[in-house]
Amino acid sequence: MSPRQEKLPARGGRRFRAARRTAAVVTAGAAVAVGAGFPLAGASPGTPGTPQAPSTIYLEDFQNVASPAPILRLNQYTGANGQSYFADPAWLSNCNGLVTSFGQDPNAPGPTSMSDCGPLTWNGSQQIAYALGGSSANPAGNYAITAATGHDGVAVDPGAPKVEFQTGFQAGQNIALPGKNRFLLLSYDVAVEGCQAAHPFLYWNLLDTAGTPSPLGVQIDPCGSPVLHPVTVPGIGLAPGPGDIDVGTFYAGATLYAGDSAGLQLVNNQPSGGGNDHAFDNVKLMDATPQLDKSFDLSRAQPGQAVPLTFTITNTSELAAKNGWSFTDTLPLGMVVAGAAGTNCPSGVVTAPNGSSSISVTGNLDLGMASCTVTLNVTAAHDGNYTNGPGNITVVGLNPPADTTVQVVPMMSWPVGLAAAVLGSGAWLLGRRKEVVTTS
Ligand SMILES: [Ca+2]
Ligand SMILES: [Ca+2]
Repeated sequence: MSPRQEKLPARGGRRFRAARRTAAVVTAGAAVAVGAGFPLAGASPGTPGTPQAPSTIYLEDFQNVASPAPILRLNQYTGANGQSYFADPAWLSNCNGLVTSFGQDPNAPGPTSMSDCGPLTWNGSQQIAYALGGSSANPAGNYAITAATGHDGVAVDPGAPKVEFQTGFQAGQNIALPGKNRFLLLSYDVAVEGCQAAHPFLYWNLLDTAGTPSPLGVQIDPCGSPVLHPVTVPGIGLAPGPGDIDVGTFYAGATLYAGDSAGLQLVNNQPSGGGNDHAFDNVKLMDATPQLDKSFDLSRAQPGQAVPLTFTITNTSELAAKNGWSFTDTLPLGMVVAGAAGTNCPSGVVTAPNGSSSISVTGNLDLGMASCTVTLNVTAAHDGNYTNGPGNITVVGLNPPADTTVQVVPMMSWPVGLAAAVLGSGAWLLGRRKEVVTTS
């Protein structure tokens, strides 16, 4: 389509707001409100029911810029970890795909690549990069990828769907993951303008080593999202100020991903350049794999006695939905299932036939759900220490549990005090009565 006049707010007409809105939880798989930044901690066993923070796998803040000049395009920028980037040509031309900061030259004397971006739109791009740095100590020094879909106030349609950002799988630079079958979650900061015209429609893909995309979360429209809040930006060059620009942190995922490396691809599904003005920063890929814990609920039991075994699946602290995890527990030799299993996990299916040594479970965690459990009884006919640990379990989309041990021994061998306490509790009406009597 031919260029046409941008439907941008009139110059000097940036919106001002009396109050900031606070972030709130939104719908499953779409935008989710963000809290404080996630610490770099991975989930580990030992806190069943208490979510741990997801761990950061990859972060790009676009700050690895040696000098304010020349002004770079995304495909000319290299991340601090050596990562290179790609995009469709439509998102690397006009005032798109620029690594922009407020602190750069407002007159944009820059390289030849800037000849298709004029000072008016360039200065507006500098303001939106400032807004994305609004929570930092030096917003003017914040670099972000800006996309104004036009130049000098004239809209240019990018077409859709087109790739706005992609990590360098072409250069063998897929991001190494902690392992296969992890739940991946992405967060990114977005600033939007011109929401009275066309809205950006953004979605993420994961790329395997062949570059084949698979969805990471669902498409979002950042315009009007409750996670947005206004950041006041100063005027610069031809762009007036102060005024407010809306920014927010959005999530994509969590998605269960089979591979042990992944590329990231951001697609814009809005073909229009009339509006569709936005920028993004702080692309963060996280491992948000839930933790599996398991526990024998007795430390000591008699041969043949039913021993409750509890599996707890604990979400990570952002509490995104985690759909499709599974595990199989092969009980220690001599231990078998003794009775029916129960679970409160959404869509939970437990396959654990009575007398079998195998327990297979599939299920989900819903959005906002901290944990769920699977419970059943097991038993062992013979004496011994029965340890059920990570070596007994295969997991998909879960972190493996630590060891749990039950000692199976006739009560005649128990410490006198413990046996007396158990007898006094009346808990042993069933089971090996002969041995109970022996110890009395
Ligand atoms: Ca930045
Ligand atoms: Ca535009």
